[in-house]
Amino acid sequence: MTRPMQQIRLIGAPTDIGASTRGASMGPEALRVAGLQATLESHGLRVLDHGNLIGPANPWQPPVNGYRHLAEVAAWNRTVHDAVYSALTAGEMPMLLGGDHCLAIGSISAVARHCRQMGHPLRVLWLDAHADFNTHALTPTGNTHGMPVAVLCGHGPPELTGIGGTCPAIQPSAVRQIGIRSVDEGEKHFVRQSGLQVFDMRYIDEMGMKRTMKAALAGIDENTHLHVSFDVDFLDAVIAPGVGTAVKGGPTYREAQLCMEMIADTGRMASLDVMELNPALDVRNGTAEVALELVESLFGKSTLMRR
Ligand code: 4U7
Ligand code: MN
Ligand code: MN
Ligand code: MN
Repeated sequence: MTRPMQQIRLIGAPTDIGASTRGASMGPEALRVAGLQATLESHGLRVLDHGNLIGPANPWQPPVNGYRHLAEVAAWNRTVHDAVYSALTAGEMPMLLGGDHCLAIGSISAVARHCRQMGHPLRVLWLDAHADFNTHALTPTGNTHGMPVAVLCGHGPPELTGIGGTCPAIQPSAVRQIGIRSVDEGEKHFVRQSGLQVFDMRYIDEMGMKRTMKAALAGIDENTHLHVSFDVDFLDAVIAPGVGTAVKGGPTYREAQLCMEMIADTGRMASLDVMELNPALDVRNGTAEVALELVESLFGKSTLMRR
């Protein structure tokens, strides 16, 4: 297999500003402790660890007008946007180490900006137990990690929807959601209304992961920028207890591996988020290790030589 030796840039974003369970702020370090850089390098990849971004502390306040910590969430996302955008401009592949999933606003708005400039079609794979399509009016919690897809599609406060310079940053038609099994009542209607393509667990149960991924990856071409936003709670809670919002009934280890391998086979992945890992809830860093094994597959590790 010939792949261009693109440098991977690790960007740590140690915050749980968008969540109501503390601890995702320790996610970047847990991935490093699991051996992220050395493991990827052992597969011949070039990896540069840019260290951690800096942002406001978590003030731990209740929601105001349907948002918790909006000012701090905006500050973190502006910083993430700038870091991801500068990696893309430098020709590197950004890998965001979360941190809670609200930070996908900064990450994906930067990717979308880059794609607009380069004329690349964008496809976002949203691997998650949750649709993350709440608004301030729909949210049962006020937590912005339940809102990033809606914000990216233009539904949210201007201090978040405007971060990538163009609102909306992306169209719902650019997104494929996979593994979904927890959607709030109001959010359900909004997902349906928006036309988001959702491959929920029922779909995966009936069709299997292979056909699911074929459908989710259909239509991408050699120009497509594939962005993977991997919320670790995508995985079944049995294999990934170290997340703040675990939901049972997710993909098994093998199903998740196949999902990642089929993404790797496209050769189009150009940016990645690994989000919501919560070491405070983990057991001996096992969830970080599972996440790393899946990331290895995303970068093309396979059991045998493939042709
Ligand atoms: B994650 C929730 F109400 N839907 O909005 C909400 F159930 O990034 C959970 O996917 C959101 O982990 C989970 O707060 C956000 C809740
Ligand atoms: Mn999420
Ligand atoms: Mn989730
Ligand atoms: Mn979560």
